[in-house]
Amino acid sequence: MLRAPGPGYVWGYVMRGMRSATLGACLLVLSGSASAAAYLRVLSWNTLHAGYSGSTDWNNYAAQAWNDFGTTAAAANGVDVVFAQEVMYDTAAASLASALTAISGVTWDYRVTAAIGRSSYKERYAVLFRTDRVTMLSSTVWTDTGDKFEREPQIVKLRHIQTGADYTFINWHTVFGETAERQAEIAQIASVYSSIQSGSSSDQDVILLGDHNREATSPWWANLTAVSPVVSYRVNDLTSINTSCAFASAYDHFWFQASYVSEYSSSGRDYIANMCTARDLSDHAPIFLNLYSASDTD
Ligand SMILES: [Ca+2]
Ligand SMILES: [Ca+2]
Repeated sequence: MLRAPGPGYVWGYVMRGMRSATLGACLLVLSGSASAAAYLRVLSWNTLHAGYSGSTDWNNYAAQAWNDFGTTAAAANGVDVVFAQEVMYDTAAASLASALTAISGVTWDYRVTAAIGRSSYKERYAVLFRTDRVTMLSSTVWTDTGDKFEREPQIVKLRHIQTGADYTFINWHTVFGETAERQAEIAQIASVYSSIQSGSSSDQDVILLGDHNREATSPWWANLTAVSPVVSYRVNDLTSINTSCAFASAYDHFWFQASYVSEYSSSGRDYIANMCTARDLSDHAPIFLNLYSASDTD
């Protein structure tokens, strides 16, 4: 009954001494088991000016995140942690957490950064999480010595309650600006990744995610992919959505060291039921990452 990692299967579970029990009964007694293994379902989403006038449809934001996690309409509902970019107010993060609580029936909490940016235009990062699945260890903002980044990333350390697995996330919205500015920021992010990685002796699972305004196959990523152990990407689907409700550019990714993040199970671009309805929420589709663990191994 130990299921291999795969999309749509939320709980892996070793059943002992329960030969006559049905799968449903086994799942009912899952809580409290010392041998539970589980998925942590992670979303990254540029929510396009969430909180601005016309960008406050919290119920539909929550419905996209909760109901359409995964690549198909048939994928099981649910998500455990959401990393958002382009959150404009702290009240927007609070409203999104409330909507996630309402649609899921379980409690969500959040951490939101201060407004970040060089000009009067600033954005916030937010992490939203189920309190029955995630313990928030810390949420900070990268100290951007030398002002290398328009929006220095949010650094989030969390623990998956069901398994004890720790993860460190770098939530980043790369500058768009001029081409040279974008290229320069992407060249600099490797030093952030390396610093975060070497900054902890207790957690090696460092995952960079967000809207990076560049395809993952670009040579601009050479500094990041040169980090040792090797950093590679997951998800390079077209994710931005143009005003004709069509996918346009491969801008949103996950980056990590596969040798450490052996918890990786699957990833992709979230299912979109209606492209124009989705475009009313954001000019990006969410991307998802399934992490499967039984304990904290590194
Ligand atoms: Ca870890
Ligand atoms: Ca690991």
